[in-house]
Amino acid sequence: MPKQMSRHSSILKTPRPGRKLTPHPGEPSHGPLTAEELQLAARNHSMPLEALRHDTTPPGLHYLLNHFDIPFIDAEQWHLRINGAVQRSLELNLKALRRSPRISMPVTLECAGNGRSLLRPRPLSQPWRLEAVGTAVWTGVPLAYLLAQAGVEDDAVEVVFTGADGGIQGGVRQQYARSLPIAEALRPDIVLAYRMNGNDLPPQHGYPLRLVVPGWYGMASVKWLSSIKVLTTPFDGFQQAVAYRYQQDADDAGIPVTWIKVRSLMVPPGVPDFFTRNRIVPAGPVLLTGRAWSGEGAVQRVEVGIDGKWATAQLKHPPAPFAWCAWSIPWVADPGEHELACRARDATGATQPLEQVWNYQGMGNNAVQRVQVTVE
Ligand SMILES: Nc1nc2c(c(=O)[nH]1)N[C@H]1C(S)=C(S)[C@@H](COP(=O)(O)O)O[C@H]1N2
Ligand SMILES: [Mo]
Repeated sequence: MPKQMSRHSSILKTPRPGRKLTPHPGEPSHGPLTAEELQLAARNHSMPLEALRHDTTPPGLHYLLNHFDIPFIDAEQWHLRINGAVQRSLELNLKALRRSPRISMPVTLECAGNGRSLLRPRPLSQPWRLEAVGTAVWTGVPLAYLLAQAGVEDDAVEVVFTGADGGIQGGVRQQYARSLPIAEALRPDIVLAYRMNGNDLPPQHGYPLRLVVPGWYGMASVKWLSSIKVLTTPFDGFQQAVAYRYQQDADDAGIPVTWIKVRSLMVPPGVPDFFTRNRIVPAGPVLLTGRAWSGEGAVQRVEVGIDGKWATAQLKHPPAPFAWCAWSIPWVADPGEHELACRARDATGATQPLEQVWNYQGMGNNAVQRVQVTVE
């Protein structure tokens, strides 16, 4: 790893009085939200929880996470390069991609940092609460088809995907780039998508072409794709070797973030208080609804907790292996204060934890959601 990438040990752990805090992504803080976090939160929005009602999230409601600026791309000039350890390098424009075989499927994407701001201490980065998720129908060319056209060499180990966006992170000048192990890249369901919910990709979601890796946290699904390179040694770019790792502390090399962990979310019932977002629900029968998903194995059960007592919700089959499924459970709300919660279990036996599991970058926090409700 290049020297400037080990950003860790010299970094200030807690701000000293009178000293301006320079924000370092991943640095834990017990303090109030910083101006830098607010700035990121205003650029990268989450999906309002009431949008869990849609099977397919309308693009403006789908969560958004951009590390750098949204590139301004002239689709007429744009083309995709495929090269590296292949028999034939390819260069394809949008027309050629649209003429290629296509697949279409609903996929639930979730940011690996979802839930970060609920951790104590709070890693300084995009301060997600619970809603960095969305489900879109992605249409495009199977990656495996184009890799077969190019002819992957026998000694290939990874494929790296580079976006047209760039900037500086952790002191490192970079283009946004992420890799997949070759076996993963050859999966039949990985899409080079030029359509989201039946239309051209919106600029913020990767126009004109993005990768969609079903089941993996969102960082793998590289937007504004400009090149695909087959490698014979593992990729060690910043977003692979430094960011997106489960680390115990700054000096821990950590383990890479990959598959989405099991999670469920509830549509908050009733109406919100404008400022606190606490819920006000009229007494009587209420149908509690929500969604559950997991990249590691199919969702098998969702339980809803009312004041700490758990009951099993009804589950609907998802439309595709990596799309969320709907759940519901009736509740008869009696007047007073209540705490609602939901938790899912998947086919691997994994269940959402009741308590947050802390890690240095605030990755993969899939602790149960709790909703405070006043019944009138
Ligand atoms: N080129 C590029 N691709 C990217 C990113 C980025 O900043 N640049 N962000 C990644 C992250 S961290 C996530 S969670 C998803 C978000 O996809 P969305 O904004 O379409 O929801 O895109 C991924 N692909
Ligand atoms: Mo993300």
